[in-house]
Amino acid sequence: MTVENLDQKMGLLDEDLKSRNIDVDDVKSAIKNMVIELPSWAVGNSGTRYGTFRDKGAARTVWDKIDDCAEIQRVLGICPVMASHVLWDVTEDGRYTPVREYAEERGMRIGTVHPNTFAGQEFRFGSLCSPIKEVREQTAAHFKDCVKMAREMGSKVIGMWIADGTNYPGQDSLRERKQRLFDGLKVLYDELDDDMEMVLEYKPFEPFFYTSDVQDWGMSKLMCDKLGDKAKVLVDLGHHLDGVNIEQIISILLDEDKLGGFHFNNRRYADDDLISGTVKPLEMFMIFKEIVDARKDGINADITYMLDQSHNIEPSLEGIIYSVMNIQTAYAKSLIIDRKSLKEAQAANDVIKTNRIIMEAFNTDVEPLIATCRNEMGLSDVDPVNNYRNGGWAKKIAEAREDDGMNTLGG
Ligand code: RM4
Ligand code: MN
Ligand code: MN
Repeated sequence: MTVENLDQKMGLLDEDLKSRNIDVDDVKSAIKNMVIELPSWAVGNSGTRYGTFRDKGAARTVWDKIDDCAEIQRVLGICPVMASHVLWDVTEDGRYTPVREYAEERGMRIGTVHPNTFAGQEFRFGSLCSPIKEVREQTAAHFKDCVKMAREMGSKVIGMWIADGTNYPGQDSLRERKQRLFDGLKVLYDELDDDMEMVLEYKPFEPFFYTSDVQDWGMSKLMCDKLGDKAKVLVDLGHHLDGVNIEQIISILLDEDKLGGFHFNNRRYADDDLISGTVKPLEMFMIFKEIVDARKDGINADITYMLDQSHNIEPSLEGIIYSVMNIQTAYAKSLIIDRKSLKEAQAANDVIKTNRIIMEAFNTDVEPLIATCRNEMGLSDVDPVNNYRNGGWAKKIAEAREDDGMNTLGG
């Protein structure tokens, strides 16, 4: 889409939306105010357990990652935050205030900080759920370090994914593991400042395959309920078994004020970490419908949005930019549902009509709307991928950054 025909296209859409009881200004401000955190671990080289295809110019250090994220923000305008994975973002001297300062210089800030309790020899039997006391103590110490790093980097959220589990029936006492899990999380929770929050992710399997200690949203919510108000559930779209209705989980968590964070990606089979919105666009749209509904009903829907992806065959930065665009598209569509007519059709139990109203929004081309927002936000091109491609960043980093021979894993 070019800016030349944008006004004309927006004019037509505007009329259409008004006839569907939509306040277009409200929709535009919602699109502009959305914030999505960029994953530091996705800008570098990432791969699968079978290998990594390396890109020229891939970020090698936390500083490179901030630079890349700032470039992504330049073309998108709604991503001024970089989420961090501590293990992969270590600084040369162990100081983290400079990370905050460097990010600020680039117009960025550091968002959710993710501790790492899975990449180490000591974690063979788990981390905070490990039967080995020393490993649990070491994990607790790492949590405290992470909160300190978060403070230095100016972050207010700790994102916790517990990789712990067992591989064989009888390997460990499941109830004792549950108790160890709570004790470990409590150390982290108690360490948080008053204005900090922790979000607890769940995942049904992998890296362990018989049990996972935080296997589903019920377990995550149970722990968060016991911990207190500063703990909320994080939903990663790739962490569900086939057929699970994620939008229903979202609605339940929203209604209980326990939805804290999101890891966006897409899955086909398992925790595939594919580009958001490519495999299941309807699912993402329906998730946003629940969030927008809740907000309209006055429910607190203050959610930390993050990408959590791994770009194996596509250039990472383009994959990230395209993901955010897909998320914006799904969000915009969820904002233009004719909710007034939907309520009436629901009250009349008109099943066909209710679904047609949903699909009318889903099938609407919202690109003129999003492009108008980008234009009003002052972005130099309404197409972020083109903007990135024409800006010359990929060429610049390919020339400037030497391949360090390291794989940056992410997932
Ligand atoms: C997990 C989970 C976490 C991510 C790790 C690397 O599957 O999604 O969020 O940090 O992978
Ligand atoms: Mn995740
Ligand atoms: Mn994952």
